[in-house]
Amino acid sequence: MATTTHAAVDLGASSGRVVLGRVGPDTLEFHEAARFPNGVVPLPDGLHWNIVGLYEHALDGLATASREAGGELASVGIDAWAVDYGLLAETPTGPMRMLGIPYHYRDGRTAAGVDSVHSKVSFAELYQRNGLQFLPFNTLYQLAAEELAGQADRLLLIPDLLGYWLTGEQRTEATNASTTGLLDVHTRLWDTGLMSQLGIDEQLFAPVASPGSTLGLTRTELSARLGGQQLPVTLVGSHDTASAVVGAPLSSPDAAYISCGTWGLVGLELQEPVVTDASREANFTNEGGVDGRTRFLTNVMGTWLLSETLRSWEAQEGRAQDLTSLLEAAAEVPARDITVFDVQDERFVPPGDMPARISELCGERDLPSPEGKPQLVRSIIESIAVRFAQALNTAADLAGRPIDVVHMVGGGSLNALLCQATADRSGYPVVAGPVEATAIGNLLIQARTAGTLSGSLEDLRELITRTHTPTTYRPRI
Ligand code: LRH
Repeated sequence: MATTTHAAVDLGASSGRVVLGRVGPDTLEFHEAARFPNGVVPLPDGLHWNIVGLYEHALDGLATASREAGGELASVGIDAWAVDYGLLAETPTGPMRMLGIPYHYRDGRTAAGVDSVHSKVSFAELYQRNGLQFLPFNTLYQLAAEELAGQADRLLLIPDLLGYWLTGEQRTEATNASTTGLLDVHTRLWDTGLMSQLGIDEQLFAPVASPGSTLGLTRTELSARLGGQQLPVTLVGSHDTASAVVGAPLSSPDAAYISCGTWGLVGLELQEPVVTDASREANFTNEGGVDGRTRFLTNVMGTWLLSETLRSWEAQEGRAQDLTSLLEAAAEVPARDITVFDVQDERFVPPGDMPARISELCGERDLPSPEGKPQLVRSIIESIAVRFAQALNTAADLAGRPIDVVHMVGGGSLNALLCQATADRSGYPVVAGPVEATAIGNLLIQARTAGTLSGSLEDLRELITRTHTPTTYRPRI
């Protein structure tokens, strides 16, 4: 049976990778051709991303992938975290030039933007129009706090910016566009009326394009680096969570998912958005999925709390922490030493000293502050699991659909303690894996666009089920 080879550029908040995959009707094989670090870059004016460094790493990774594929790379797809963007200005010679350095969504400057947007359009009205949960860093709030906005001719979301630098073509891929707050939740087209209410020039945005369409060929100037080839760049679910949901092998119509990395995205795949007062009050979002589906979910603080905690200990002690042995010790912590606290507290959003912030929160709430590293690690994991369980039940209530199984994908699926705690606290079986769901979702949409695969998302997921073995965690209580 014919197979094709594709490269997925998958940029997460703490690392990026280029995954080389061979895909066919009975084949789904992949490996990492390159992996590189990513993270918050604190500069004097705020928190940023090293976007040019990421582009360079992605290009190097594509060069490796192209070499490994022996010049047979059929296409490239790019996904990354949502909401953030680069601003561009016209130049006399043609190609647009980036203005400033893209901000990290954890930068605190957006608070002023939230007030400014809500003074023009209430959150209740926004929700009716864009269907998005309130996150202070949604693109529309960032834009309202953006000093360079007046000088910009174009705003490109992170994967679209990389796509532009690779191909010279500008589009806004639809799943990620849905996280800006400026897309109509029903038509999935730019809401130009909302833009004018907010004083945003609609020309700032490139046309919306669906996953599965072609962006263009890599620029000829890049061919020497890419094995002499101009590679086709295919638009995939460029919001990483959209690709992760494609790559979640949902095994029943009543399945829920948790895409767990830095964030835990907890929810359901629906055919239509749910834009009710109750869903707004529960802060559930209706992000755009591949094939016009709706990702009805809510953001839960994910492994960020754990990774920032490890980073604090590393900084204090001047040495690396061993996560594996910490998790082993955490597994032995007795129930009486576990403190369940509210992981959604806003003070946990910016980078910083999480152990101190957790103690502060526990002090304010009259909760025992976890003493010792294993106790703190276990308390973080159990607290995340409690929130996951609440979010699952709320999703089921709001969508009027029962849940019979939860698929945990992404890095969190390797955390056995978290998977088991989620099963125990929710009462649902948790089917963990694949860890690389995002890259898989990216590869599958490329292969379908190339004609190697066909059918619905269910057909694509069936290939994952046939080729990968998950680990099941059954509720123990
Ligand atoms: C996960 C993610 C999530 C967004 C956040 C900004 O990487 O894309 O879906 O809410 O980052």
